[in-house]
Formats: sequence, C-alpha cells, structure tokens
Amino acid sequence: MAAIATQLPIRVRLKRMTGLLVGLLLLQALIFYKFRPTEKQRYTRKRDLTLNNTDSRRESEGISFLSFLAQYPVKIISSFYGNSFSVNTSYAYRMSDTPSKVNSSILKIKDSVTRNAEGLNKTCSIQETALARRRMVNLNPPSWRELENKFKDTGLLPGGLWRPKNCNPNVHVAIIIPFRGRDSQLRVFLNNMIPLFQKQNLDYGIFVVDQREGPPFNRAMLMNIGFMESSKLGNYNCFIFHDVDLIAENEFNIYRCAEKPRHMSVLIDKYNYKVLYKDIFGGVTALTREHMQKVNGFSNVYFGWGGEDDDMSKRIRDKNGPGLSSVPGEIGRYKMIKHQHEKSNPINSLRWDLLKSTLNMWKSDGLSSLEGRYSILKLERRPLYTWMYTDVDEKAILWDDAMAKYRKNSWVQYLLTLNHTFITASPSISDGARTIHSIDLFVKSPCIPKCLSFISLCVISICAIILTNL
Ligand code: UD2
Ligand code: MN
Repeated sequence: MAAIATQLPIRVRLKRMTGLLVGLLLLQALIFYKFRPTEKQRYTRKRDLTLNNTDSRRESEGISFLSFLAQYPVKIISSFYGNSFSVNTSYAYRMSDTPSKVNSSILKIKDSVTRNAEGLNKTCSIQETALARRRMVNLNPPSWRELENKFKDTGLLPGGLWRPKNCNPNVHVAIIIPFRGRDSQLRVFLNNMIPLFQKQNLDYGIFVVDQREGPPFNRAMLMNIGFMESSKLGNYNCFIFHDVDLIAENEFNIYRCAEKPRHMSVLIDKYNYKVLYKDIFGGVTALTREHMQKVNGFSNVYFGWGGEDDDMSKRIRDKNGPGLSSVPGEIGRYKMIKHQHEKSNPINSLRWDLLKSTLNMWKSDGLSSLEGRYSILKLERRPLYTWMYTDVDEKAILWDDAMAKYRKNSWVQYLLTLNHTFITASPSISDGARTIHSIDLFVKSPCIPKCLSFISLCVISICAIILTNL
C-alpha cells in the first residue's frame, strides 16, 4: 500500500489524504453520535455523602417514598429497595452535598471606623459646588495593584469601608453588588465609583456577593444575602443594590435612600438614554432597611436572567407597599460597560408566570425564606470591598411548597436536575427510629461527553500524523 502510494503524484496523494481526513472526521462524528453516553453513564455513583436530614416535616407526614419519587423531575436511574422496605411506611430523604459552612467566627468581624471627636457631632453636608453634572467615566479596567495604590491614602479600611473623618453623615450605606465572574467590570466599577462615594461624603461599605458556580445566576437572592450579611457586619440603614456594570455619570445622583424605594439608573447609554418601560426597577436601586422588611426583600426564586427586578417593582407598588420613586432622568444617567449575556445566566423562561404570582407569593418568598438556603463559603475583607463567596441551594428553594405549582415546568425541572442528583434508597423504620438501609446518590458526570470528544480529537490528530507520513 505504502509502496503504491509513493509512486503517485503529490497532488493525488494530497487529495486522497484530504478525502481520508474528511472521512475520518465524519466517522468520528458518527461514532460519537452512535456511542453517546446513555443516561445512566452520564452519572457517577457517589456514596458516603452527608445526609441532610433536616426535612423533618416531610418525614413526619410520612409521605410515601414511591409517590415522592414520582414527583421528582429527575430521572430514576435505578431503584433499590432493601428487605425492610415497605411502601406505606417509607420516607424520602433529601440529600445534599453542599460544602460545609465556614467557621462562623469570621462572620463576626465588625467594622470599626474611628472618627475624630469633632466629626462625631457635625452632620455632613454635601458640597454641591464640588459635584459635576457630567463626570469623566473611564471604562478601561486598571489592574488590582493600580487600584489599591490609587485608594490607599484615602482612609479606606479593610473590606472597602469608608466614612468621612470630619463629619457624621448619619446614614450608613451598604452598596451591594450581585456578582459572578466579572472581575474586569468590578475593577472599572471601583475605579469610577469609589471617588464618587467619597466625594459625596458617604459613610459606606461595598459588599460583593459572589455566587459560586453551579445553578444559573440568582441576582435577587444574592441581593437578599447581601442585605442580611452586611447587616451582621455593620449598622447599615440604607442599601443600594448595584449592577456591577453601571457607572454613574452625574455626581448629583446622591447615593442615599429616600422616603420611598428609589430607582437610580433611569437613563442608560445602552438604551440610548431612554426609559425602557414604566415602573422599571432594575440596575441601581436604593432601599432602606424598613423598605426591605416591608416587602420581605427580593424574591429568591428567579434563577437566570430577567424578571426579578419587575418582581421587586410589584412588591413595592402593591397597595400596602412603600411605593416607587425614581431620580430625575437627567440625574440618573449611567453608562453600562459592554457585555454579553453569560451562559451561566440563561434567560429565565418562567419569569412571566412567576410575575403573575408575585402578589400571592411575596409574603413567603424573600427574606423570610432565605435562612438555611445559602451558605457563605468565604468572607474576606479585601482592600477595596468585602467579598462574600456564596453558595445558593437551588434545590431547597425550588422544593419550597410555594413552588409546587411550577414543579412540572421545564425550567424548574432543568434547574432541579442540574449537576446533581439522584437518589435511590430504601429507607425504613425500625423501633420508631428511622434507619436508612441503602442510599446511592448519582451525580451527573460532566466527564464522559468531554472525555469522548477529547479522545475523538486525539484519534483524528494521530490519524492525520500517520497519513501525512504515508
Ligand atoms: C438588566 C437589569 C438588571 C437585571 C437584569 C435581569 C438594568 C439596567 N439592568 O441587566 O438589573 O434586572 O436585566 O436579570 O435594568 N451578573 C454577574 N455575573 C453574571 C450575570 C450577572 O455579575 O454572570 C450581575 C452583574 O452585577 C450584572 C447584573 O448581574 O450587572 C445584571 O446582569 P446583566 O448585566 O447580564 O443583565 P442586563 O444588563 O440585561
Ligand atoms: Mn448589564
């Protein structure tokens, strides 16, 4: 074969090689398609996981194991029922493999900013003459080192806390930034906004609430977490929820709270400085502690892009709500740093349905349903901001009774089957005490498809090398 090939003209050989390569590629595609992993292969079995056995209500109600399984929108890969399994007395257990919570002692760092004696009694006023109606916005991201150097002599305390030395603003502002994977935008934000906060004589702290990889981004829940956690650290009474990509253009846009919850990012360059729709409440908003408590904070059930801001708008505009206000357009001008929508923040297809239920759900969905559904994995007082690395327990949120009516929705099913899970178990009762006979947790394995395509690529490359040497 090789002997014949060497006698052929180079053009013919090249043609053959290309033909062969294309053929091989097609073959690979075919093999890949034909032998794609079955549902079962996509999971790996995990044992020895911690059993999250806190759902005592479900247990005590004795929900039948089988019927409980049937509701689960996850695929049952295999079921095993041990000897003592009995349909009527069986119970379902929920599993969790979330990382253990951080040592709670680090949460206890309190801010301790000193102010000189004279400053304590004097209320701050804003020097209007120092403010500009059009400020220079710099959209180039500096490095972290440059940033830290720039602000090191401004009196910033670890965690990005700052307050004016010579007066007392009487308002403690927590700037809360829902965040995931936008490092360069954060640098642009800090570079432009720290000088503004200081110029406005604010007593402020910046809290970046960073959602760990996993389920789609949950902006509203991160803001609730920021509210709760910053309140543990300082005596804040005004909370400004801030998209990381928005930079204020008018210095008269004062970062304070008003009598009613306030929408601050009214006109944005990306939308040609036009108000997108009435009662919009996304971007930058300011709410006092009382406002937040009155509306039970934001909703926790909006995973992915969209809807969560309108949900808050409805909460505050409800007849018993605190009402909505916004700054005049000319003052609420912002630039949005250019960005694409992340894959990890896909559009929430359930948002319109959820929005129909806001007024029925808000009392049970929000600050009141936050406890135990997230953990702070790390909390760091970084030089320019406080970093809260957060894990959101999407399963716990979506298994809430309030979400029962949406459970069959494809978006919810998708969220529930993400990454994890399935258990097959044979729990039973012996002597009144619960015993679990066998639990297998299947964790979705991302490896097999990835490995296959990698192997496939290797095969093609090896073939190509052999062929070119023919
Ligand atoms: C609009 C709203 C925003 C929010 C969003 C829908 C305005 C000006 N903005 O923004 O408030 O309601 O629609 O959810 O009305 N983020 C990350 N990492 C991610 C994804 C989001 O950090 O992977 C944060 C970041 O702070 C970002 C914000 O969430 O600024 C909003 O997300 P976006 O910028 O992708 O959405 P956008 O611009 O459509
Ligand atoms: Mn944006």
